[in-house]
Amino acid sequence: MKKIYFTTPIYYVNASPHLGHAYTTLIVDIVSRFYKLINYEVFFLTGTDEHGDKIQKAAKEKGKDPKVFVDEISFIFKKTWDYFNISYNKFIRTTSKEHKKVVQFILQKLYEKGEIYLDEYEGLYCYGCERFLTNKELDKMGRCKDHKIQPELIKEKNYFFNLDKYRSWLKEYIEKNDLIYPGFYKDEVLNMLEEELPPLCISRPKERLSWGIELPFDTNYVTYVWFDALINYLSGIGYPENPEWEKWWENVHHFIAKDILRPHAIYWPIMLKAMDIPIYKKLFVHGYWLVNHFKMSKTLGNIIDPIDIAERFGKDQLRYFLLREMAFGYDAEFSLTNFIIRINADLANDYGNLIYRTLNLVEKYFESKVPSLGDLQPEDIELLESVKIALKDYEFFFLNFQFYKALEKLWEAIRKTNVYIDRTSPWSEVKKGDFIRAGTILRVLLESMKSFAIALYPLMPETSKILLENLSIEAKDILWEKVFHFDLLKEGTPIKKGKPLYPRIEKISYINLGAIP
Ligand code: ME8
Repeated sequence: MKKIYFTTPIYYVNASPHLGHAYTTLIVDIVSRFYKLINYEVFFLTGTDEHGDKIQKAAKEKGKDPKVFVDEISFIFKKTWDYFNISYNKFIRTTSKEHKKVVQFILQKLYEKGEIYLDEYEGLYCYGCERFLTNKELDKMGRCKDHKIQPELIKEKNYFFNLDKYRSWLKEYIEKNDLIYPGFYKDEVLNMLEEELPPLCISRPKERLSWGIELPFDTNYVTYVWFDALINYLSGIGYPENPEWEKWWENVHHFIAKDILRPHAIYWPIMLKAMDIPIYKKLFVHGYWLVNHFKMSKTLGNIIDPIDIAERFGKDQLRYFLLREMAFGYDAEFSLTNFIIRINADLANDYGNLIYRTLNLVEKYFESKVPSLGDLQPEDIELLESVKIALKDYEFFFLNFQFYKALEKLWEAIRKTNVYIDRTSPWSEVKKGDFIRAGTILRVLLESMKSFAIALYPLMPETSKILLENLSIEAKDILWEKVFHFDLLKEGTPIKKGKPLYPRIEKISYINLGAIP
């Protein structure tokens, strides 16, 4: 079995997770589940980033000891991912003993190699980004473009890592390798590499920040944030002690949003190069979820709680919307109006109706048992052919991270299948007494539906599982290759109609959502 390793960013624990965090985690969950469907062995790592100024400050504001504070918020992240049935293999915390040990091991190694040195540096520091900014990263008012806050001028003796030494190597590496997706972020990184890279400050004197990992070669300092955080991708798979780590590392894929492009596309490959560890396979960069045209963030107060949405409208509905509505790499607007229109049109009308109508007819005319497949007519063959093509397109676009296109293709087939019911009108065949023809039509519908449900399993696992169980599909048959088998169901097997899986969202249920547009 081929192995593949996916990661989410590890999120700061200064506040509870919001829809932006949920998006990256859900995407990685969906992609991981898809790779399992196509027979990969998957390792999925997520976790929390728990050191640094910002977290120390947040704990102080709440009057809590940082350790108590990070334990609480990290637990909320974990509970949130458990609520969403996220299929992660490991949840890494940067305050764990195992992680700290790896950070200290790497720091010592790089120090001995002469990569880390003590120096005095003056620069503009953004506490939102937890790093020094270059001039290009400031807006006209001299604020951080991302966080809209004034960076602080800091002059301090600290330990540094010389990034610029590796600049031309990295430029060439990125130019030659297909490292960053979508391509326009690759261009953005190459553009960043045109400018000299400021040294990466990796320490803080203990008297100013105690909430970090002590430097193994100087106990007056701690390391925090980037030098600590990025290393989670290695400590999370047991580097360096567990020999298994290398097997996963060979095929590692990181998912992030564009806010942390520079650390992942510049600091991280350079750190890996300095440690003689192969560079990751790919960095996937998505855009922001915007609310009222601004990035959803705690500072702006336009946060959406993913559990709130899932509780009201369904977990699978939320997963579907997020994947369908955002073109990977670009920003997308979250609004309830868009959400409701999308769910009602695609899930309640198109897919939900197809399921409900078909199961209803099978119940009415065939006592809820799988009818036999008679001779196929040209209209049946035409439909199955277009379903097959749509599934191939779906697979292609899914594996190329063009999720909305993948879903568009699948939905074209779902709509065609709905048209097929009307065109073939199995009820008229029943009226004529031709049960063999009516049964064949319904069987074609059931087989198509089962293929849609398997294809959508990674995306909407809860509802797809119910549908597949209702169709008596065994768990061992939930495999990608089975979507092309149009005789998977067994004649005479009982099937269940069940409750509607994708009910229409009526106005009444979203009336009280306050500030959310
Ligand atoms: O940056 N839209 O943590 P963080 C889409 N600890 N995604 C969003 C988003 C939005 N509006 N807001 C947040 C950190 N995200 C560091 C990472 S990794 C070694 C260390 C998601 O809590 C998105 O994945 O600020 C983004 O990259 C991440 O949350 C930032 O999370």
